[in-house]
Amino acid sequence: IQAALEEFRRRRFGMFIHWGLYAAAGGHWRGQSIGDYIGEWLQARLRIPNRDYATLADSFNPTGFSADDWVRKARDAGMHYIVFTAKHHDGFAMYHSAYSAFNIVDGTPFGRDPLAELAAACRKYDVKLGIYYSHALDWSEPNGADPGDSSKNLHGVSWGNDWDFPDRSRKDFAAYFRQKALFQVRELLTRYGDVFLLWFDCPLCVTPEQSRELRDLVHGLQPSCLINSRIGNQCCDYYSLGDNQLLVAKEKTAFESPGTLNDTWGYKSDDHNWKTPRTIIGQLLALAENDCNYLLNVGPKPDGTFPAATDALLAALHQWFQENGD
Ligand code: JFZ
Repeated sequence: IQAALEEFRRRRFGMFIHWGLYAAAGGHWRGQSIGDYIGEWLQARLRIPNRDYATLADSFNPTGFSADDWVRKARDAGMHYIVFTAKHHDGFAMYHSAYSAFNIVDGTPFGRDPLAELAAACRKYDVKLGIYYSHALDWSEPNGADPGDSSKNLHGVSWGNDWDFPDRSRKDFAAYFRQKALFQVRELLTRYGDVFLLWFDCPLCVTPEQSRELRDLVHGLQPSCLINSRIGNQCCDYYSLGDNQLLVAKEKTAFESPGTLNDTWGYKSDDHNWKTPRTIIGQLLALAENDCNYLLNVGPKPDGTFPAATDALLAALHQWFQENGD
C-alpha cells in the first residue's frame, strides 16, 4: 500500500467522470426541472418512481461514446488517472453486472460495457483506472441505505428511496450490502484488470463491521487498490476531502480534493456556469502546493461525448501543460 500511495501522490491530477442514466435527463424530467440541484440526484430530487426512471435505460444509446477519446483527452490535459462511476446512487450499473439486470449491457439498446472499454484505453495511454461505487445509497433497491433524516440534505431531499419504498422498518440494509454491494465490488475487482483505487461515497447506514468487510474484500482481491475515506468508519487508505470535512493529519497518508467544472457532477443541459482554465490551473497549483491530489470532474452528455465547454477547458489544460511542463 505504501508503494501505491506514492504512485497516487505522483499521479496528482485525475479525471472524475460522472456518467449514468441521469445524463440522459440532463436535469429535466417530464416538464420538471431540478433547478439548482446536482444532475445525478435527479431521481431523488423529483422523487421519480423506479418504474419510470428505468425508461431512461430503454432509450439509452450513446453512440458517440469513445473510451479512447476520453482517456486520450484526460492524458493530454495532464491527468494521470480517471475515476468512473460504475454505479451511482440510482443503482444503475454502467458496466456488465451479473448481479443486477439494471445495467448498461443488458438494459439498454447500447449494449456495450464502457468500463471494459475505459480499462483498455487506460492501459493504452498509461492512465490508471479508478472506480466510483455507491456502496450504501441505491435507490433501485428496496433495502438500499435509508437513514431517514433528510433534514441534513440540501432542500430536504431524501437520502434513501422513500418514494418507492416508504416503510423504513422493512428495510434490511445488511441484506442489500451482502447480496449486492459486496458481489458487485468483487465483479469490479476481478473483471477489469488492475484497479488503481475504489471511490466509495456517502457511507450512510454502513457499520464499522461492514466497512471492514468491504476493505478486506478489496485488499484481498487487489492488495494495492487504494480505498478512499468515504468507505466510512476510518477504513481508508487515503482521504477524499469535501466541504466541512475535518482533516485528520495522519502520517503516510494521502489526500484528494474532488471538484466540479460547473455546478454539477452529472450532466445538466442548462448549467453553463463553467470555471475558467485560469481558475482550474490556480486550483491545481494550490492543491499541489499542499500535497493534495485534484480530481476534476467531467459530466459527459447522453450521446457519450463531452460538452463543448469541457472539451475547450481540457484543450486549454493541454496547452498549459505543453508550455509549462508537468
Ligand atoms: C457525493 C454524491 O452524493 C454526489 O452525487 C457526487 O457523486 C459527489 C462526488 O459525492 O456528494 C458529496 C458527498 C460528500 C461531500 C460532498 C458531496 N462532502 O463530504 O463534503
